Amino acid sequence: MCSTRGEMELLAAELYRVQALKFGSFTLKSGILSPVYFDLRVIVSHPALLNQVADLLYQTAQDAGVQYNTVCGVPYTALPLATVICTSHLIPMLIRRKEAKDYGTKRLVEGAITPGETCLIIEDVVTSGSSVLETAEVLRREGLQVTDAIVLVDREQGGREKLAQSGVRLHSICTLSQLMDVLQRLGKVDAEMVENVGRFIAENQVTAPVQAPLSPALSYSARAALRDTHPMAKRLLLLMEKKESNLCVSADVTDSAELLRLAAELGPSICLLKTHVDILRDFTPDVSSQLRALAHQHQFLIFEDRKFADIGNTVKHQYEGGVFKIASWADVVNVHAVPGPGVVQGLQAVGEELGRGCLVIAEMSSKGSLATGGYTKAAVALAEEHPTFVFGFISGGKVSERPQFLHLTPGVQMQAGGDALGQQYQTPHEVIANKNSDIIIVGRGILSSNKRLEAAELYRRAGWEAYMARIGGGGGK
Ligand code: S5P
Repeated sequence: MCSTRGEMELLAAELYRVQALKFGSFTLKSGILSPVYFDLRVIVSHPALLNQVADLLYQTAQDAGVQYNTVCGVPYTALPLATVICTSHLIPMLIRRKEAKDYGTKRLVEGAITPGETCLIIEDVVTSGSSVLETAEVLRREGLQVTDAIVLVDREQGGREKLAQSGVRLHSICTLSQLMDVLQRLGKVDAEMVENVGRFIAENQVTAPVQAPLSPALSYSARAALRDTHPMAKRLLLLMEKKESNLCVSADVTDSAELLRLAAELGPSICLLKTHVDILRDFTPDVSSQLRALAHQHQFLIFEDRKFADIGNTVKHQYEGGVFKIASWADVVNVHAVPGPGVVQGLQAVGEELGRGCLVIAEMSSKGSLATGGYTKAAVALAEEHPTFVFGFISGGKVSERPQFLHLTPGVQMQAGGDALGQQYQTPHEVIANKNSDIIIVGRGILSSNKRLEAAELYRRAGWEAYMARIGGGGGK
């Protein structure tokens, strides 16, 4: 908070002078029309003001007694503010990337991270609180604590309350109403504008949950077209749209001829064929060549459900060599997060140059699974750190808000329930429409039918209709 009236007037007058706030009719990010608009990006051209705002942010944290070890600005406008605070007071800074770089294995947060330490968030303007919250979530995934955020202007539209719900206290130098009062006193705005803004604040309170999906209605093809979508995800998403199928059949059979028959029969109905080649009693390299030919003919991708879970050097051999030479024929493989980044890096060393893709197992369908909570979060972070090889997850529903990632869910049958060995089933509608997953993985729901094609079509339609319901489109094929 500004400690004196004079300080507040000086700040308001400067913000007004450099046009960091403007009056008129502006469409905000949320789509609503606002009579006032903040553009704090301009302050980098006004170093005295930049210093003043940074100093006030620092003082606000001091006055509130906030304890912290590091400071992170919400990208991008608050980055220079955080930098000035950190260099003036010798506080270590962290930088959050908006997107993981699309090359190398760059992190989402740069700087020295000590899990357990507290990071203070700096922001210019808070409306709904969603930008602060996004940054808080990224930092928390790195093991940091986020308890407080300091902001120049609180637009008073409900962001403070939303952040409080997520355990982040918001402290502001000033509120929009305070700023309007000062500007009226200084003769910069008239009473009508003050009233207009007051009405706008009252009528535009944030009510939607802050954690609502950022892109709930993006279609598969729209996601395929995103700049950072992995080429394998792109292929799969386009196939799905073209075939109107988000069905992956889990071909858990033990006879190679039966596997090939299944691929030939169900090929037109599926986007992905999932195999467990190590359960085949008669595997030969010829089986994988024939499988690839069928995949080409019927346009589906092959996913070997190998669930790699060893150190990088071992999985490299398991992926590339042995009897199965998985990397030579499987488009997609999956990996457990338990060994840490090395397991992904070992696979990536083999698969990336072959154009293959990988899924991280973030959750499991089996009863009593340990892949929950903090483990799932760490698995998501592992995926985000390897965007040139990992393109999604095995999970019970959506675990990442990044629309470039695909979610594949096993444990699907027409009726919820389970088997005698701990498998648990959800319905296609639950998985795709309610839990926002992208692909249903179905094994025995189809394999145990004596009319497998009909059963597969039933699942294909159910999965597609659930997707249509999610994106608000019409019925299925
Ligand atoms: O959590 C998981 C992950 C996987 S990949 N739960 C699973 O069931 N799976 C696999 O999905 C499992 O190995 C099997 O191949 C398939 C489910 O088969 P269903 O017969 O129960 O549908």
